[in-house]
Amino acid sequence: MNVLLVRGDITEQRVDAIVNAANSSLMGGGGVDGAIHRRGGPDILAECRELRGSRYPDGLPAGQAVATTAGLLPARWVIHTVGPVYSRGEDRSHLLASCYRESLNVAASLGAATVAFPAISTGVYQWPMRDAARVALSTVRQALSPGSSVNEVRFVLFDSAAYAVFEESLAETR
Ligand code: AR6
Repeated sequence: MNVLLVRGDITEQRVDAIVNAANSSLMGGGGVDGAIHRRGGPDILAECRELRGSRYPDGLPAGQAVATTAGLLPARWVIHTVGPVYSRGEDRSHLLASCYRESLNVAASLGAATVAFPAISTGVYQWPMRDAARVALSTVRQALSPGSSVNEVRFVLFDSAAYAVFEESLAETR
């Protein structure tokens, strides 16, 4: 099992599945979500709309994950997950961990071997990068089992500061 760090844009990753830091509406937004829908084309949104109508009439709850195809992107699937909004007063890290765990469960159910994650909740949802990296890396390490189809998890960090924080955290948890 490989966990690796890449600096770059998640929409360019040639992996089986990329994970989208979506919101409950599944109707798109800014950040990674905006980039995925912009570059992936309208098919992804059409599938999201269908999921809203069938399985998630009230929206996808924080901590859960669901897959669509990836439209024009080089990946095969997009796994949409909803991170928690950061709160100083309440520990919501179980929801952030759940995003990683549930996304890997969905990836395994699809038979995906390679999965790319962004740093969920660290943008619009304001989770501090260092803590987010710790939760992300420790959860993925624990969630990966030898029996799973997933054999590579790639964290795609958008800027050098995020990359440096993940690198440090990876070294600490190794
Ligand atoms: N590739 C990789 N990482 C990226 C990219 C990209 N193309 N673009 C941004 N990031 P965010 P959230 C980084 O805000 O905090 C949306 O509007 C970014 O620098 O995308 O979970 C949704 O619709 C940051 O480190 O997601 C929701 O409403 C990280 O990805 C809300 O934002 C996550 O930032 C979700 O907020």
